[in-house]
Amino acid sequence: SIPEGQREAWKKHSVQGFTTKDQFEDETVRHIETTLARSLFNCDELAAYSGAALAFRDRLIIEWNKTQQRQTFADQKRVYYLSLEFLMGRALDNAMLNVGLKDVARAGLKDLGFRIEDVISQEHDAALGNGGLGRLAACFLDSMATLNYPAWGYGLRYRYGIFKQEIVDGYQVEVPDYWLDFNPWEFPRHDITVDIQFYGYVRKEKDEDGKTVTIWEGGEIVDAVAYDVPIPGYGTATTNNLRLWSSKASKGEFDFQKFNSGEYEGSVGDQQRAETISAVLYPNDNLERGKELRLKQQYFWCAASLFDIVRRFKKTKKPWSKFSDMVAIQLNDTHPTLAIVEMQRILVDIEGLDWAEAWSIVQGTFSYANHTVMPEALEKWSVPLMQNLLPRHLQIIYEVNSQFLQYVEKTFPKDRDMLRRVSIIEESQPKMVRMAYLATIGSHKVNGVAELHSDLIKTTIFKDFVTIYGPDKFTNVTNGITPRRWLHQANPKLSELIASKLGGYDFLTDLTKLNKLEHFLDDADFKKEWQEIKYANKVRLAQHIKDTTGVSVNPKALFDIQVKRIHEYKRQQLNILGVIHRYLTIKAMSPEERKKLAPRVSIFGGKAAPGYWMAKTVIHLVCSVGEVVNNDKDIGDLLKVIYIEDYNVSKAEIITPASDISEHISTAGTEASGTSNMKFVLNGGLIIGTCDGANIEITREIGESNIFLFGNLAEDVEDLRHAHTYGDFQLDPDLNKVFEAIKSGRFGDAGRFSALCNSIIEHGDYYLVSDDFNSYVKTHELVDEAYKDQEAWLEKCITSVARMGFFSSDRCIQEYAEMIWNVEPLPPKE
Ligand code: GPU
Repeated sequence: SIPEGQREAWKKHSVQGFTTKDQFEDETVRHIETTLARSLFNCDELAAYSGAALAFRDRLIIEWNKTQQRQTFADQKRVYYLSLEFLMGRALDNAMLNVGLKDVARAGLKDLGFRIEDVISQEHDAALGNGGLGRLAACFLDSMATLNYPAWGYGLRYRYGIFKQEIVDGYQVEVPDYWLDFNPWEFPRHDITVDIQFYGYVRKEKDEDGKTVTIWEGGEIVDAVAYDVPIPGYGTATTNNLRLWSSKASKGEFDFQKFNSGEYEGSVGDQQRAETISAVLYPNDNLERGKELRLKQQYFWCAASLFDIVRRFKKTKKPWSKFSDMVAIQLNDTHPTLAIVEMQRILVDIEGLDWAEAWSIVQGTFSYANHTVMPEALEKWSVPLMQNLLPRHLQIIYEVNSQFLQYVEKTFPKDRDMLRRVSIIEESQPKMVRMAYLATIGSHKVNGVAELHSDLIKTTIFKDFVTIYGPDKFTNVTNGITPRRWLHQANPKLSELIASKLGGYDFLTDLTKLNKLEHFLDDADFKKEWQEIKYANKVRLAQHIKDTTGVSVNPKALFDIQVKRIHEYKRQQLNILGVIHRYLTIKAMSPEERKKLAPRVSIFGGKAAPGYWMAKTVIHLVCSVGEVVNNDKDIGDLLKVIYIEDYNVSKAEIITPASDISEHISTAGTEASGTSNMKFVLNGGLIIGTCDGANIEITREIGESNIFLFGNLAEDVEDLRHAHTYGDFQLDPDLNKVFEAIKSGRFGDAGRFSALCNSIIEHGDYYLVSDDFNSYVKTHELVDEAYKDQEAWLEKCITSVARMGFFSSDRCIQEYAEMIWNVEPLPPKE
């Protein structure tokens, strides 16, 4: 650091962040003219975005620096959130709002000749995630910074995020998402690199004291380079860090010999192999496919992060016994489970601790959140694959397993089968490492993400572990969403209206304050404004639909929205089959009956994993039905069916505030929580849903009369499936008519939909579409009825918003901090 004598000079020249409009303009123009080498003669909206973003980035990094210093000096426990996905979306709007300078920026940009909305919409989404799991991580970062927790996120800097979806002739086409062309929000730290080893072999050796040490050597080295992304809290100077690792050929590895001797391709090949590790996000949601490159990604990221965390701890000079007093590591699902093994390896092989002491430090440090009970999503890695890639880690896993099984055998000597059931190693062909078991054994707490889900994990996948460890190791933390992005940023007019009634924006940091809105249920002006805002949001979405699909929809119609990843368990097929039923019903109606019907727009959006054929067929069916219905003159405005292309975070900000009703209709027991359900209700939309995930708690909070629940309960699903497989299956008669219409070719070549139809008709209807169909259709009729009474509908919406305080990710993070991490906030000094 700089010597005492020179520090005055530093302080005098230390950079101050802008606060006024003039200063903002100075900074923006300076960046446009120097950093970007543009001028007022060639400054387009993209250049204006870049200049404004760089101005805000400077501001963030000043606070980031102070925050990091403060956290270092404070010498208190930090939390590290390890997630393979961070679905951040756009950063500029969020930065402007969080530092409280959006109005300043709006005025400044206007001076310079730009509309702030046009500038903001230039930004490319940071889409380093698939869906709910990645977006949850992003909401958590916002809450941790806002609540002043000393917290870091650790992830991978994918060169390609989730693919961009195009709909071509009614089919999904995937286009690569190269998002790093211009990214002002990251700071490369070429000085922070970590060597990561793969493959090689393990040998034992005696050290000077005659102690046996294990050495892992040989193999391949790849460099991990840190890229830091500042995470500003809302209404606080705290600016936390998200550190993303990028892979690069290590200097030692790049083969100059080959390069010089003309084997150009060979040397470039090594480099490419290294860079491949962080090249692309796996586009699967709720599915694991066991590819070696994915395991490489996981270890690369875990090892780099652990090295970094350990290095930071070692600077404190504290003894290892203090490690878990200073460090909490949260695993976002099982993807980072290797961090547990890597930590044990560092402590035992490198730092020389004995096994038991090391293992108790590990267990005290880690905690694991489970996000699914669906078998196809539970991670398992083949033993031969792991043996080859990470030989020492496999040994450690076997040792952990052996000690664990010895304990189980001693404690439950009568239950021989228990050992087979709980073993980390599944005795299959090939053998498999069960990552969820390893994560559970290596952590002090395991949590589910909504009450029902947390109950389910205790009675299904972790049943034996509850017997072994007792119930206290397992807990619930119901998910939440950040009200900054999902209300204030996405729905500024509604946020402003709420603030005008509640006397300020305090509700954005204490969402339970929304409950005061119930006092205004008789305030006619307030209600009128509320309704006008919803209408304006629907007009905005209608415009987006017109611009992107060419279809005109009536903003006065009931907007019925289902946007999320396309998955059989989420049951978009139930939705579209219901839409066909509605279409057939309308076709058969008399003009008088039609007059009584509320016009509807059925809106779908979401990506299918590229290899998931059934999901792609669902997309095609929606588009095909849309083709027919939208061009049926006889139907007019009564029904429109829309597929919104390339659903992502920035589109969600337009879509969410525009719903009248949204669909959260997973087969009961399959959706761990869901978080878009929370977003839609917080924006004054009602929901139709099953008794699944967080829908249940939403119902408890907002009241049964404010939600449209339908369908079978989780506790009955198993029996129903069992009945289906033993021939007790009656296709719902209305659903049968829908299938007849599809088979007749009314929506195009029926052959394209036969696998989808047969999964329900002939192959057991695993997701209970037929069992729930009648209840679903009937409940939609209730929706139609309820929508006719606009006054009562509006009251339901306002009441629901008033009662959504519980679902803030701030509440959620506070629960993690107190019950699991044991960390304290560190607020900045005034
Ligand atoms: N989730 Br596992 C994902 O988005 N991707 C996954 O691979 C897995 C879970 C979701 C759950 O499906 C959703 O119910 C939950 O709200 C979300 O994680 C966050 O917990």
